Amino acid sequence: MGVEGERPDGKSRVPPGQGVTKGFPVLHVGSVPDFDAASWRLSVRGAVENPFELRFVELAGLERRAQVADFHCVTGWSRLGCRWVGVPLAALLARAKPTPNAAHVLLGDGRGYSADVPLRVALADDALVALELDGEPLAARHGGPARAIVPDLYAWKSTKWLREIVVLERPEPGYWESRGYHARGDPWHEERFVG
Ligand SMILES: Nc1nc2c(c(=O)[nH]1)N[C@H]1C(S)=C(S)[C@@H](COP(=O)(O)O)O[C@H]1N2
Ligand SMILES: [Mo]
Repeated sequence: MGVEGERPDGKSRVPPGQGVTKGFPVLHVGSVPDFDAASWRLSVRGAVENPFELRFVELAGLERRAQVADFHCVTGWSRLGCRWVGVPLAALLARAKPTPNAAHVLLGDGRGYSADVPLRVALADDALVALELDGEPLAARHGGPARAIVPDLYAWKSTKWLREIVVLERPEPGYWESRGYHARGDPWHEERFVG
């Protein structure tokens, strides 16, 4: 790649209203939770035929995908070229078997934070339960041991410390969607806030 922040065709790779950050801000409400491997579970449930739970070792044993993706926070910073490795959300959803009317998923940390994502977006190749960032196990402050990564939407959709994937027939507002953030949150259309 040539100039950082530009694509080979010269078009900006940075969505409108965003600025590139070199560092990696840490942003969340509340405190960083302790990770206890014995009690940790990831639950996949809701409008599915086959709800299930995984222990961390089980999640960590699933096939992983590596990808490079940009990360856009609605507050205006973008971190380009994040190297994520994780388990595709699609693999977990395929195992759960969403019902024919399933249309959204709520990605929750099990302690008050969640984000609503269209099922179609959650099924895209680049939507992950990320376990590694830039060659290291995902640090706790960035959502480790496991966080959602939904690169096509603003970063508030990428729930840190992921513990719950709830399949829904209708959208349900998560933490920020019920506080005035846009239901969808597409950075290329600047879907930041409602009103
Ligand atoms: N559980 C949880 N996940 C969360 C948040 C949060 O407050 N709690 N904040 C979101 C927001 S607004 C952003 S910008 C990103 C920030 O991720 P980072 O701290 O790894 O940069 O996490 C998202 N995921
Ligand atoms: Mo954010």
